[in-house]
Amino acid sequence: MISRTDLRGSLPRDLRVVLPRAELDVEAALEAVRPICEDVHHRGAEAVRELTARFDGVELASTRVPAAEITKALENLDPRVRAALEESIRRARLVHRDQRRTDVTTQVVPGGTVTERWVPVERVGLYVPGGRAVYPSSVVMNVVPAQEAGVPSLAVTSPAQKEFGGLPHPTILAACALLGVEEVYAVGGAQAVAMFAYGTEECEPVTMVTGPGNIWVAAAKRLLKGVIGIDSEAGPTEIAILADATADPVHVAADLISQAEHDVIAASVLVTDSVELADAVERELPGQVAATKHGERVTEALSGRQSGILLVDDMEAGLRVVDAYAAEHLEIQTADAAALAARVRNAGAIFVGAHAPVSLGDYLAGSNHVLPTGGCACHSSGLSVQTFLRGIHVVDYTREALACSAAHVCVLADAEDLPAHGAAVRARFGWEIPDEA
Ligand code: HSO
Ligand code: ZN
Repeated sequence: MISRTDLRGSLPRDLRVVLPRAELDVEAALEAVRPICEDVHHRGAEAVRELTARFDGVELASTRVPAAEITKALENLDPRVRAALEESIRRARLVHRDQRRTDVTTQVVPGGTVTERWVPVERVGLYVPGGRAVYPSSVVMNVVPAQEAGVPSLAVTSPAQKEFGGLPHPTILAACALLGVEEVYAVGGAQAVAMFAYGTEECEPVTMVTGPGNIWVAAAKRLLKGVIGIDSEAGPTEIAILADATADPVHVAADLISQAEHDVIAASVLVTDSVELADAVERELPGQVAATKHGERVTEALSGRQSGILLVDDMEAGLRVVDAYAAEHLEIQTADAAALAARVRNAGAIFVGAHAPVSLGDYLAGSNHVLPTGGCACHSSGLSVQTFLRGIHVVDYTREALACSAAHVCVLADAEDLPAHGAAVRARFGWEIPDEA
């Protein structure tokens, strides 16, 4: 069901060659989404409605979801789901509120200051997938940081669903209502990203699009980056578990299965120095997979080349492996989990010890579940308040402060053969370089 690679002995210098990982060919999808984006650019809402009819089989009267439908979805929401979503929102707000930044003013020289002023982006479009992946939790994870960052205008879009009368999934609408989001569109795929980027008669353009989606959404985000800002391109989800002999194989198997449930190309990787644990997990998997609802999908994901058990000599080697893998989610299930977790350099999020499964983070921990995939955790972080802020440097120098900077500016300008740069300073002092005060 799951492959095993023995990395004991010596680890190769470039670990990436032995690590399991699927390639997602977003480039190939670019050509398919280009005409869709151009169509929306030129024909606006009419093109969006036609594309929705073609791809989702839904004839939309308007791309915008009527306010009454959003209210109705909340009224009809199962009270238990409502309570869970409310708690998820509450915890996410606590964490993301603490991420807010304050402006900092630094006095560089007497009379010369630089202030970093944090300003939220003006308007954000959040993409929420539909179809097989109905994730109201992702509405929470996208909306909460944007709201806590102070984004003044926020719109959500999610594919029109035939079975729900051409509206997005009702739980997604209800989540929007709980979060106070009133502007929702029943549009999915590349056309949704283009609608946000270029705007239509029915939707004002946005400055930034965030949120996970399928390969067409990822391709449209890549194509339109520049017209809009984007968060990271979300690839298939991943879990890596670093575990030793003290880990419970039942928990480890359950956690590997939990993320494999997302997609046949999801990745579940166990890194361990214990052959006994590896054996026990392999023995445990078939029973749990047989009992789980999406067993077929899970089996395909676990047996794919993106998943596997990696045997290492010890936890030092394990750390090197998980750092090279840079997992979206990394669980540490070892005797000294907190100490080991503190040494990890590359991961989207780290789940420490026996009582922090990834699914807690997916829904309720308060952490964000929109995280870098495909190894991008070695250079990027997950969605946060920071994603929606820009730090603007405000430079404020007095005449005296400029005077004492002039000589250095002029020297550097000459060194770069850009004398007009120096002249712009000298112009303020009768074209001379002033004596330093
Ligand atoms: N594990 C997914 C998020 C998710 N799980 C949503 C369940 N619903 C990517 O972090
Ligand atoms: Zn998940």
